[in-house]
Amino acid sequence: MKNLTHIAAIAALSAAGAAPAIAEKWDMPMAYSGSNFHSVTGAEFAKCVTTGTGGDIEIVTHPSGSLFKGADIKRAVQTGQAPIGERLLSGHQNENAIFGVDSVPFLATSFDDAAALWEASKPAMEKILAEQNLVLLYSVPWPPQGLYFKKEVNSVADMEGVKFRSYNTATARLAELTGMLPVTIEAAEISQAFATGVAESMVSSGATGYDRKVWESLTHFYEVDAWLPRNYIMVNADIWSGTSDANKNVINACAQMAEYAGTWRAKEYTGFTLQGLRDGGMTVAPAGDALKGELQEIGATMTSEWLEAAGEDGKAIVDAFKAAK
Ligand code: PCA
Repeated sequence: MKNLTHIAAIAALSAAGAAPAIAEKWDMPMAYSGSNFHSVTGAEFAKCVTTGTGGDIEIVTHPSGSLFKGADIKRAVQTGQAPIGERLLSGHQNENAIFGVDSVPFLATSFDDAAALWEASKPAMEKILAEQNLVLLYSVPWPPQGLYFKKEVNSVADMEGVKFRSYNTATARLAELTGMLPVTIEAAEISQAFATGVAESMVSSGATGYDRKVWESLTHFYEVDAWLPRNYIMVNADIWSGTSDANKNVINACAQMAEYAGTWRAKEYTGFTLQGLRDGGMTVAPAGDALKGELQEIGATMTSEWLEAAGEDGKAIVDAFKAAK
């Protein structure tokens, strides 16, 4: 008996010797449903880090706003309540207009434009985030944004009084300028909002309409390609500086792969989800010329408002983007 205890003790010691590092668990709150391509990308990123660090750092994703609601994720990571998290970048536009550069209507309307705008804005973004105790890891765009309704819409006049679900300051402003009534609702909660009539319209990607099965309540999707907003993954800066260089390298490599894979998925998912909306019974088509023209005018108003709010830094980003295009 004594011998057996001895052997067990030696086995335990050598097991500990084989893995001297103390494993850390990083909970990663995410706002969108588990089936959404951003969440799938995040789960792969988490696995990459867990494997790559030999289990030193285990990242566990929590999609659908289950750990922190979308609007609370940044604060949770800033304050260290969560070490890492994902959020919609333009969700912070009310703090600093620069965060909303990807939601300026008709500035960047394709995946290539969105990539160029991101390159032009990344240094400014990293600086603002650093001042907020955050380190940027990677960012992935959403597919182009179009308009959802539960009726045919051919002009801005047809939108008058419609209850509109917004997801950031820009979308709320779009509602105001088109005579709609904005109500802010997280993507995780829109199926219910549409089913109960709290909202009857939104601007979003085919991806989000597909993920939330909006054909159960809505009938029309107008392709407008208004902008391609981005999600980003952030880490608490104190946690980051306490991470070994070897593990930082692994995390950065996994982040690069995730950005690439997520962007690729966003592109693939665009056509797939628009077809999914059609299969669900929705009418999916480009907006008519009259509506497009009116939206362009509203876009011009919103662009000058954004430039005004974002000042010199905002102008520098737009200039760099246009020069690179
Ligand atoms: N889906 C997210 C943001 C942009 C998008 O396509 C949403 O609707 O909340």
